[in-house]
Amino acid sequence: MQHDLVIKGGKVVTASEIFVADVGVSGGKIATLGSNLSGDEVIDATNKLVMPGGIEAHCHIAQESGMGLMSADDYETGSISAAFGGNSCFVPFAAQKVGQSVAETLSTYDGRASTKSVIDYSYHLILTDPNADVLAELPGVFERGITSFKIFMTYATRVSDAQILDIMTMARRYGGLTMVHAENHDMLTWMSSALVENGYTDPKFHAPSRPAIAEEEAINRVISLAKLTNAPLMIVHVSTPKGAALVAEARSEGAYIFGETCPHYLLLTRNDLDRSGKEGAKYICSPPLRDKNTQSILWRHVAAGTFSVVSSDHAPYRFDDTGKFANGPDVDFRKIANGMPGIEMRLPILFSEGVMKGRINLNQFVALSSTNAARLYGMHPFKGTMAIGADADIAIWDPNLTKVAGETHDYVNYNPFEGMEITGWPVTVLTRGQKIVENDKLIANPGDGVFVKRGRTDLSGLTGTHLPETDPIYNFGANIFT
Ligand code: DUC
Ligand code: ZN
Ligand code: ZN
Repeated sequence: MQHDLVIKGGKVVTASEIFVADVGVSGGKIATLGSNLSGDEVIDATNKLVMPGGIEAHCHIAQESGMGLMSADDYETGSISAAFGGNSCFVPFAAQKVGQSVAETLSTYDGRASTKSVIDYSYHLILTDPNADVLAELPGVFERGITSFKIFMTYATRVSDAQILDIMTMARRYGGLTMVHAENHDMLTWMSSALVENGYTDPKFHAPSRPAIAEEEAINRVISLAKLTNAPLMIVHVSTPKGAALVAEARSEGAYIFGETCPHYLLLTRNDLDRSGKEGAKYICSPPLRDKNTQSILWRHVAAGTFSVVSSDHAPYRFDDTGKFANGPDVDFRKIANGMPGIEMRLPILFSEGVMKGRINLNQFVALSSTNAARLYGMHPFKGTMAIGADADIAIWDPNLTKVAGETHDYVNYNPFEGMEITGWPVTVLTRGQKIVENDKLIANPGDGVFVKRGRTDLSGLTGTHLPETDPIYNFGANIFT
């Protein structure tokens, strides 16, 4: 069989296997895994790793922040940066504004994404105003193939525990996943006010303003809500040892609980917030950076499987008066834009600090960077793996290439990981068989990426929780989850 493209002689890595093979691609899909394959075009992958393209499942693109500030990256610059970082697909957020319908929200984001992305994309729908009309729109959202929601337990956009229960119940009914930003709002605002009132306004005071216990309390609470509804839940950007332990404990009980952490919690610390001048503002993100001890515990949870995904939480704001200092040059830490870029660095960091330093193996790298996201966000097996019939979303990596992290392709004018020596970089990235990036060059055009219609969350391996009070047999026949 003559293929459109053959990737020859590389080491193919999936979440469970490693083998040397040629990969034959036809019609945008993986058609053959074998030897001596022929194709119209051939990529020599000798001494390279051939892996599923990354799926970036947590990034903020063309999205207004809680403060109303537009992210620096749109779907063009954000997807280009993602592609240079080894990703074939990403799932940013479509954020509902209070009072807005879901239909209006999604059409806004369709307008922002459809002609711009160079890689395939979908959205998680952020719900900030889940009134009865909005909940009634959700079945249609699932039909469109948008099968994940995000909610906040803090910020003006937060939802109440009762609203969380409503959203989780709906997600569970249709096979979707609820994602949550878990921090106790009142603890944060109380701490922030106390610090500012006492004159502690510099960027570094962002760290104590959001104490670990605020994350731990919210994670504990939201896991309890998920257990009550027996609904799947993803705790995003877990930054504390206790938060990770709560996720691990709930999983060990069979609950449908999933966890995510991010490279910045694994590599940076609160001391970065104390850099000279205003530099600390570059490292303001939420939850805040913690300490070295936290890093090593989080790495252990990455290796042990507590975290299903390591995502960038790319929240891009420039280090100037359009971004970090949009509220003025001398404002207190509460008014500095909240977030860090990282979409291009996520996978090189996970490879270099994870695989090369022996903290995780290659199969875990693939699982954490692509396969688990595909399973959880309803894209498996057509994305996230190297299988016959799957989309040819492939990243070819040179595991021996060492470079010092510097400028990236996003629209942010700083890289929080600048100066780190990184070994292992993607050299060629394909989406559905089309080259997107090759040898440091962009090959794709804006609009080449298409919307991905997603399916149900894969809950295999977990049993769920079945509380007696929600069991009709124990509960005098009352059945509330029909
Ligand atoms: N939460 C995020 O997920 N991203 C940026 C800031 C935040 O609070
Ligand atoms: Zn968040
Ligand atoms: Zn985020």
